[in-house]
Amino acid sequence: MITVLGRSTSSNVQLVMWALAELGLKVDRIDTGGHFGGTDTPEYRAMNPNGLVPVLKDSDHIMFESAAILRYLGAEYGDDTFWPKDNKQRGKLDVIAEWTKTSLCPVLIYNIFWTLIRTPRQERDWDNFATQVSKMADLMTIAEYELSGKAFLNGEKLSFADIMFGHILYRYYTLDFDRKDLTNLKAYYDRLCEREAYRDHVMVDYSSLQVD
Ligand SMILES: N[C@@H](CCC(=O)N[C@@H](CS)C(=O)NCC(=O)O)C(=O)O
Repeated sequence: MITVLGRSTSSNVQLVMWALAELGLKVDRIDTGGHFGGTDTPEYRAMNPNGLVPVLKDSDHIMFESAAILRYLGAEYGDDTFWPKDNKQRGKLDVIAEWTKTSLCPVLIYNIFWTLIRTPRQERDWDNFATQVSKMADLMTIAEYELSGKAFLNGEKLSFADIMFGHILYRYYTLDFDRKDLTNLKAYYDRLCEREAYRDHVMVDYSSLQVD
């Protein structure tokens, strides 16, 4: 029995839920965090001492950190396309996954998204915002090159790296900022939008997070 603790508006919860759906696994998600609360109890802190979401429970196996959860799910339940057994093939994909978490997410989620959605209008730092938008364009140009001639990052089929990279694209394409015109990236995003699991778990309205 798999349970995820976390609210559906959290991008880190979304990537875990999307992965579970693509892997065909049944999951019970319990709204936790944000206005739902529940992350400050001793029981929750024993599962995630940071008091953040998501937490995954796979029977008595308990984990936090969405990227680690994704890798666990891939290794435990993924086939050779989703989670290649070949270390070199998987390593190449993991470069993109890690780059997403450590280079893209800080710019897109913790700067652009945070400025536009989670910061009161009078407190927004527009100079920093412009710098981050320019950084975003440079980073997505790397993704554009990576996607050339491919339907997905591993070729014709979805892998764990697409979950990590693709889960931020809904916000990337729906937030109000100037995006560089990148055709491979847009075609890739359109392909993700065709997937039911992506629509169900990633294309989640975030207007409830909007301050002011
Ligand atoms: N590195 C962690 C970050 C987790 C994180 O920052 N979660 C946010 C939501 S995206 C959170 O718990 N915010 C507080 C809350 O929702 O109560 C991960 O990838 O799981």
